[in-house]
Amino acid sequence: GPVLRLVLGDQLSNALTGLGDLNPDHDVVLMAEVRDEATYVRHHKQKIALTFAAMRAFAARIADRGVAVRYVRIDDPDNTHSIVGELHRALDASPFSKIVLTECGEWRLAQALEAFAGVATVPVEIREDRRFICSRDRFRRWATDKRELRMEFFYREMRRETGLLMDGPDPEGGRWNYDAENRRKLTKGLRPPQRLRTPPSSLTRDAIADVARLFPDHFRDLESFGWPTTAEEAETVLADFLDRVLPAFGDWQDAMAEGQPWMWHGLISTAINLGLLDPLDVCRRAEAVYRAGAAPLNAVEGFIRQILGWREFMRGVYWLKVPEYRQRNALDADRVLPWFYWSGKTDMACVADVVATSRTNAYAHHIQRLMVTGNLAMMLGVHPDAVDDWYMTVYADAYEWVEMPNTRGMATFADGGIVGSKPYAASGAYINRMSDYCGACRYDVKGKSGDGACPFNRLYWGFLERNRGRLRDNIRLAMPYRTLDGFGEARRADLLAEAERTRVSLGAIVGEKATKGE
Ligand code: FAD
Ligand code: DLZ
Ligand code: SF4
Repeated sequence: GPVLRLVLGDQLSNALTGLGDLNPDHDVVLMAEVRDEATYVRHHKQKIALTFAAMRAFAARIADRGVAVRYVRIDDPDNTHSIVGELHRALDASPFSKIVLTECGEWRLAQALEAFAGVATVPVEIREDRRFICSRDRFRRWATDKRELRMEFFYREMRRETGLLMDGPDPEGGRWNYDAENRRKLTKGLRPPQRLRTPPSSLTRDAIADVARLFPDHFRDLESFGWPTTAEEAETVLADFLDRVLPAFGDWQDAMAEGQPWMWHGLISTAINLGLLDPLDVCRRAEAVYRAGAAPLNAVEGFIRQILGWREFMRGVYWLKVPEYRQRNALDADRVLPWFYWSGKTDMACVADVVATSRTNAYAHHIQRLMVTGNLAMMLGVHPDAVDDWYMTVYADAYEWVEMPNTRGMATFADGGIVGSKPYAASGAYINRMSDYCGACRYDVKGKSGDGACPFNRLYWGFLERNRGRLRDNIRLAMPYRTLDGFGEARRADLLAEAERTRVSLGAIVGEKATKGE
C-alpha cells in the first residue's frame, strides 16, 4: 500500500535513506513548515528563510519527478504547527500502510517522533541517517573501550577507513596533522579573496518575505542573505571555494580580521547540514585538488579534518551523551549572558566585530566563535543554557547536535572534558596575535588590571583561580597554575576580585539563566 515518507527541513538529499525505495506511483512525501521548528529558539531570520526556501525547492524538484508531495506551508490555515501534528493530519486525510522516517538530527524532535511511533495507528519505520561518514553505532563502538574520547585518534581511524589522504597504511606526507603550519596571522595589506555569495532566487525571495512578515521578532537581518538553497547552488559555492580559496585555507585558518567575515573559510556548513552537500564527497573533492597539485597538503588536510574529524566527532559525542549532555555545567557557571552579545554594543573591538557579522550574516568563522564569544562566555561564567541559546539563535548553520558539543565541549568546558582535554581559556594576547582587532580597541591589550585593560586579561587569571578546585589537577593546566601559585595569596585574591568586578561591569551578573535578545 501507499507509504507516507516524512522529510524534515534538514534532510534535503536525494540519497536520503527514507526515500530509498520510494514508489512514485503511490507513495506520498510529507514536508511541513511548522512554527514549533521555527520557534524552539528565536532562530536568526536567515536560518528560517534558508530552511523554508531549501524545503520548497527540494519539494518542487521531487514533484517534478512525478512524486506526490504533501507540502504544508507556514501560512496554511490548517497547519497544526508541529511535525507530529502534521503526521497525524496526513494520516487522517488519506490511508497509508506505513510511515517511513529518517532518524532526526536533534534529540528534542527525535524524542517526539519516537513517542509518535509508539502511538501511531500504522507502523512507523525509523531509518538510519546515512548522510554521515560515521554511523552512531560505529562511533559507539569506537568509544566503548576508550578512557578518553579524543578527536585526533577518531580522525585517524576515519582516515584509514575512508582512505582519505592515505599513502598506503601511512598518512599522506608522513604526518596526520599539519596544524602547526596553519597559524599564520593576517599581515598588513593582505586581503582575503572576494567571495561568491548566492543571489536569492525568486523562490528564496518569497521565503525571505514570508519570514519578514511572520517572524518579525526573530533575530536580525535578512538583507544580506546569500546562502545556497539547492544542491546546484551549493555545488557552485563549493567549486569556487575549491578552486580559488582552499589553497590558502590552512595558512590563515585561525586568523581574524576586522570587517572580514569570511577569510579563507568554506562557507558550506549550512549546505552540508541541510543535506545539499554530502560530507564525504566534499572531502574527496578537496583531496582531488591536492592530488592534482593545486593545493598544499596543510590546507587540504586541515580542511578535511574539520569535516571528517571534528564534524563527525561532534555528532558522535552528541548521540553518545545526550540527553545527559544537555544538563552539563562542569564549571557551575551561573551568570546571565551580557546584553552586548545581542546588540554588539561594546567597546571590545573583537566582540563587536563578531557580533556584527553574526547579526548581519548569521555567520562567524570558527575561531571567532571559539576564541572570542566562546572564550569570553566561559571566562565570564555564563550559564551553559544561555550560551547554547545564543549560538542556536544567531547562526544559520546551528543544529543542536553540532552546536552543543562545540559550545558545552570545545568552547566553554561545560562538559568537563569529554570533547577537549582542557579549557581553551586565553587572554587578550591570543586575540592580538591572531587578529588586527586590538590596535583600534579602546582597551589596552597589554594592560593587566584596571578599567582600561583588556577585559580578557582581567578575566583570565581570575577564571583559573575561581576554578582552582575543579581544574588544578588537570595536567594540561599545570603551567598556568604554577604561575598562579607563584603569585602568592594576596595577589591571587586581587586577581579574583578584579575578575569579579569585570564580570559585573560587563553585565555577567547572577540572574535568570537565559536572556532573549534583540
Ligand atoms: P570551514 O572553516 O570552511 O570548515 C569546513 C567545514 O568543516 C564546515 O562547513 C563544517 O561542516 C566543518 N567544521 C569545521 N569546524 C567544525 C567543528 N568545530 N564542528 C563541526 N564541524 C566543523 N558548526 C555548525 O555547523 N553548526 C553549529 O551550530 C556550530 N556551532 C559552533 C559553536 C561554537 C562555539 C564553535 C566553536 C563552533 C561551532 N561550529 C558549528 C563549527 C564551525 O565554527 C562551523 O562549522 C564553521 O564556522 C562553518 O563555516 P565554514 O563552512 O566556513 O567552515
Ligand atoms: C530548522 C528548521 C526550521 C526553521 N523549520 C523547519 C520546518 O518548518 N519544518 C521542518 O521539517 N524542519 C524545520 N527545520 C529543521 C528541523 O528543526 C530539524 O529537522 C530538526 O531540528 C532535526 O535536526
Ligand atoms: Fe578584544 Fe582585548 Fe583586543 Fe580589545 S584589546 S580587541 S577586548 S582582545
